[in-house]
Amino acid sequence: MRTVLTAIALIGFVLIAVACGGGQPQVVMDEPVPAGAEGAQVVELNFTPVEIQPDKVTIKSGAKVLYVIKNTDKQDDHNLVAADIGLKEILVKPGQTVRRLWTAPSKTGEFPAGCTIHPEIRMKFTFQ
Ligand SMILES: [Cu+2]
Repeated sequence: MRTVLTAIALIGFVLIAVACGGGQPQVVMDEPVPAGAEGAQVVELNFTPVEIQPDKVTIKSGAKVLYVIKNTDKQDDHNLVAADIGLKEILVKPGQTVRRLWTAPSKTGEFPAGCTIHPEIRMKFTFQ
């Protein structure tokens, strides 16, 4: 009886481990250009351990934008977040390049953006 219980507990443990591992999203280290990117304004950004390059980017109001974001930091994840313009988190793993489509809001002005993991890493979008 004890053996059966041990076996059941072991199987349960393995199933939970497999289920949790299977729930992890697959990280594509060099994401392809997404469908529908034709005519998009390409915005290339690079995270280093201490900054985002460039730290000022001008975007056409209402434009379709293709973000190409590299993380050349070998240690840390970085993300790009700009709450004021509705840009939800784009997470970039060390050594990863992500390519994401986004539609800029139809407004003008300067808006802050940055990495919420490293609050000192900031940049600015100018919409015109
Ligand atoms: Cu960061």
